[in-house]
Amino acid sequence: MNVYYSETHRQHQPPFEVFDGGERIANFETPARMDRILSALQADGRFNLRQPDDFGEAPLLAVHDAGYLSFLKTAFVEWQHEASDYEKIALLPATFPPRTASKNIPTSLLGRAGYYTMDLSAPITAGTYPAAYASAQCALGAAQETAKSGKNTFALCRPPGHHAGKANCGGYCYINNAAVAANWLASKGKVALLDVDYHAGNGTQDIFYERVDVLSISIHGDPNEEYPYFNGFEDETGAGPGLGLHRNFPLAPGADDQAYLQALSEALGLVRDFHPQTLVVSAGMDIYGEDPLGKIRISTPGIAEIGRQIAGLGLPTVIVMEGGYNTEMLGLNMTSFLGAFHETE
Ligand code: SP5
Ligand code: ZN
Repeated sequence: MNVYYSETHRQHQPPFEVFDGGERIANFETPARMDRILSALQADGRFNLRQPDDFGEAPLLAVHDAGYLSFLKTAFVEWQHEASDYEKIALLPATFPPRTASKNIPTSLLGRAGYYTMDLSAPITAGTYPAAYASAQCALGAAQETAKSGKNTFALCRPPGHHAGKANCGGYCYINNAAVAANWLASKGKVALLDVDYHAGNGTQDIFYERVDVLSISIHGDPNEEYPYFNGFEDETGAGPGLGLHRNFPLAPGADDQAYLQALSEALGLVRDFHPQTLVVSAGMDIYGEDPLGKIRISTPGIAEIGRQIAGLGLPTVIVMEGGYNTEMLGLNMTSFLGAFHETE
């Protein structure tokens, strides 16, 4: 299987995040995550690393707001002019618009930062935009190969993307890699996007909520108990022409392999009934039982079975890397997930 990967992710080294309660801690989303996956892919022997072509900015602008992308691109340099020495390392706002906020887009940097950010886990550093851009190119490279050959591909994306909405970063995500790929593929035929990251794919939901040509489904920890708290509920099923074409499967804390596979089986039925030409999978390994940020309890063999069930759809599939913070187990969990997607099996 070809794996689309760029070393540019190393330019994004978020030094911290702020946890609920206000504590500044080391950011969970680290370059070391990729190193674990790269070693596991290499040891497995069935993967070839590919450097993606440069598809430019147009496919990013096709899913994200132009003002938001322009903010992401220039924010760090602008920040250098107004930050104190302590603050310079990263831009992270602490003021966010309430629902009754003015429609005006703020002109100040901190105003725009609050306007385009949803939480305190996505600081913008010097290399954030280049890394997020390269991450999206990996998803596009994988999508292009799958479209051309019908073969399954793996986009080893970092930073992840599924919390990035049309006009916001958050949850370690800046550009929605899976959405960029799914939207690019949608010009060729209907696409289903299945998000198995532990956290609800709120950014993806935002992007495709009214679309008829993309079915989006997310299976995740119940937002009544878990980040991102404000989306991922069962009653959010799409709007306008896209009504019925978004689905959420919230799982209770402690959900095990069996509970997961039951929700997955229902989700896969929806995918089959939609008759997509291509499948995009947002693959987050934070469903693993020993993940430091997750509260459901999927085993490594359970992760392999989830992969097997999805691969059983027989659809040309682009697997896009999302979260997963048990760094030690990330390589084995990811290769376990990918096992059933090899063409030779
Ligand atoms: C891509 C992705 O997986 N993003 C996840 C962002 C989650 N950020 C919220 C973390 C809240 C953790 N709550 C504390 C529990 C730790 N004991
Ligand atoms: Zn996650």
